[in-house]
Amino acid sequence: MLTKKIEDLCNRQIEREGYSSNLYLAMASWAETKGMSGIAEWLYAQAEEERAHMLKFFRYVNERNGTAIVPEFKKPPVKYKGIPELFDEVLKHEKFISASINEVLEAAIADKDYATVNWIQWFVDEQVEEESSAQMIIDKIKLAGEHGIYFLDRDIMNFRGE
Ligand code: OFO
Repeated sequence: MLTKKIEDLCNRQIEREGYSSNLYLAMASWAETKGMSGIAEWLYAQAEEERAHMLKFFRYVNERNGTAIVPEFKKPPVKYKGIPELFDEVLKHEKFISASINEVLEAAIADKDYATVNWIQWFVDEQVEEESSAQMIIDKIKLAGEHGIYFLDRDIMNFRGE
């Protein structure tokens, strides 16, 4: 049984993972309309992953006798300044999500909810991977320069850490 505090934090995380999915979907749409189909594919795949993360939390809350709530989502931005800025935004968002996961973990430790402490480790590992793949893409953009974006668009699906 989840305490009310952990249940609320997990429901907050459901909203944040769902928003992540919508954010990457919005980014995918923008990239696709700018002719960057490879980057769009990467973002579409990322959006799917985030939805899966949302569902993981959703099912966990109900499994532990809480009530998972379908939240309202704020609308993600429609336009992005450019590809480097977009990936900076991805990394910034992933850092925000990592901090948010850590808050759930810290609350679970404080509550002596060791089942949640154990369960959420998967997300702790996942966030390491998500931050690292966003950082790797940013590094490649810096290496290649703005004109190398064509090659990034061509090769980006090779940089999916799964
Ligand atoms: Fe759900 O890992 Fe990214 O946000």
